[in-house]
Amino acid sequence: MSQVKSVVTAIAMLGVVALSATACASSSSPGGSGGDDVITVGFAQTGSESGWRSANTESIKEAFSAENGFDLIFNAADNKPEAQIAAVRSFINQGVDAIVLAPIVSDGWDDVLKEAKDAGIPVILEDRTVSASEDLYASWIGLDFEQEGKTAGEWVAENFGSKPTNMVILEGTTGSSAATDRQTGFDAAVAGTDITVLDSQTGNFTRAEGKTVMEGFLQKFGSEINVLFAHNDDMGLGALDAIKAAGMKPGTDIQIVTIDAVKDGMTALANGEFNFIVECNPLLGEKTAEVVKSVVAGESVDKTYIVEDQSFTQEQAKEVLDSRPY
Ligand code: GZL
Repeated sequence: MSQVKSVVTAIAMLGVVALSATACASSSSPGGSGGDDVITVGFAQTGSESGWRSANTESIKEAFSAENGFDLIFNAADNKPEAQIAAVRSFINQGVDAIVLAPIVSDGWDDVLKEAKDAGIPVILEDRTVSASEDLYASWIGLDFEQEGKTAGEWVAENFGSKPTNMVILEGTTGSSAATDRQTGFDAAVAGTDITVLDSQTGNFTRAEGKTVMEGFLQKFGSEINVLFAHNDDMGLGALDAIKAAGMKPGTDIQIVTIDAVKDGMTALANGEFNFIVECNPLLGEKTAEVVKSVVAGESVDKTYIVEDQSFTQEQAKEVLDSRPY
């Protein structure tokens, strides 16, 4: 049901990124480990923190296959920003033709991205983005995180905004553009309502930490909590265990809104334990590979490609669950 359509939202001031083809693609280039036309790509993934991340990794590996003309060097940084920077530096030293980066956090990228630029190696961002200057990366294939948070907030405002409501928030990784922008959108949507945020802490997008933080919320506030907003399904799924262990019924005693719409989240929604999910489409591989090929060939690309999302109620989840691609 969720077609990946690259809605070209050209935010670029400079829509054109022209790179000299000889710098990257020719077999004589230091990193072109394959033949003349094989594109060697270093992919710096965040890690394997969630179901979304697994689907995203699979999508990238599928698109950057040998059959599609790529030699992919994969690194997962275990959600450690310093390890991810080291991986990018290693790709530069290997002289790859291009680097694809899913940045764990937004800050701290200026130096290594400048090193890549000085080495003539284009960097293409996928998923989250960075705070570094736009001239340090060729393009960003991502999602509108602020809209995702706004859609989640609108659902809460619509269903609870007119009565005194207490809620808690499980935030994503601190400093990640996904967490920052989702919260910005959510806050804007619930502003002026009778909703009180009792507490808001990071669960780092993982089930384990989502459960631990929710246990703390329940010890502090117990049945005062009416709503949980989790920045991703996995933290919401971890919270389910804590809510049930506290003798409360998720989806009823505490209504839950999350973001991602991965299979386990949609299953919880279909069976009434979640109440609303905003999709964040992880299938970015095809578009990212298309952009990498264009950049390496010296063709013009836009600075930003935003992949469309949608949202699901419990009824809609029941209808689409069996046909979901991830
Ligand atoms: C969003 C992505 C987030 C997901 C989480 O594009 O960066 O990271 O929402 C994942 O599930 O861990």
